[in-house]
Amino acid sequence: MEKLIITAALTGAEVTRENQPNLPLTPLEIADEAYACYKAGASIVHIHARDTEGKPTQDKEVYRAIKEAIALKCNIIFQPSTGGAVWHGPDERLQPVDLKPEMATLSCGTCNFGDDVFMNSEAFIEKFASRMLEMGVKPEIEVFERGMIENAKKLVKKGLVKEPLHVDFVLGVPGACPGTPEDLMYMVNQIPKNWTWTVAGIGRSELPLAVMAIILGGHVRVGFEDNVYYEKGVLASSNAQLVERIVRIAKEMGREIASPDEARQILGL
Ligand code: KMH
Ligand code: ZN
Repeated sequence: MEKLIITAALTGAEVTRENQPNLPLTPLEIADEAYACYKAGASIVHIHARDTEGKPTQDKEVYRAIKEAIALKCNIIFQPSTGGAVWHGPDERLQPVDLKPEMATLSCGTCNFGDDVFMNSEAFIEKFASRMLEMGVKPEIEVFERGMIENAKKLVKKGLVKEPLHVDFVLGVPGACPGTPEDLMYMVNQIPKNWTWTVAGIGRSELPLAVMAIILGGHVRVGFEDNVYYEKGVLASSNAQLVERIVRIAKEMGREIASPDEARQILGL
């Protein structure tokens, strides 16, 4: 089996300090947290920027500050979000791709997102994919629902993304696909064998789906964007604490952990 790539999703767009007092918000806090996750064993950081008031922003200058602050500390792969928050428009969301990061997320369809709708029309998806292709950015295909896999396959047919794709199954978002083991198994069986995949289980599904991914040869995403708890009723002390647990479990199961450069090789960056 390939070594395990652990992504730390540090901040997200929805979580607040009220939900998680240790949420990193400023570029320097995010960079410190990225470094702690790197030392714990993460090889990718998935980043959402926040403005000076702590609100989600897709301003590329804030992403630039985060990218540069992280690069001063370690060689972890910087993966900005192009999903942003549900109220951000497509041009706003695309901004971090201008920084030519090695990777960026590419959500491949529309779904309910709690009380809101996360909007990704076919035209948006194609525009995002084309821009990433032009800038040499590897997309991580975000899949919240089954149909999004077919949308990604369409992008392949149209030559807008290069195979093998790397998919993130985001399972357990309220209003979208649940995060049960059966859901993950079904999703994994729908993608070609040469694609790579990771799983972001939301809330209580984070840990069981991560363990499944370790067993199945997939990769794992953890972090406050997806889950703020360490266990039922107990908040995690940091993103790194969630990474450390995955490292311990993977090692116990004989799965080695990928360094950032090994992750680059696995993902063809
Ligand atoms: N915040 C969600 C609406 C991504 O980062 O690409 C979208 C999201 C996906 O988090
Ligand atoms: Zn995200």
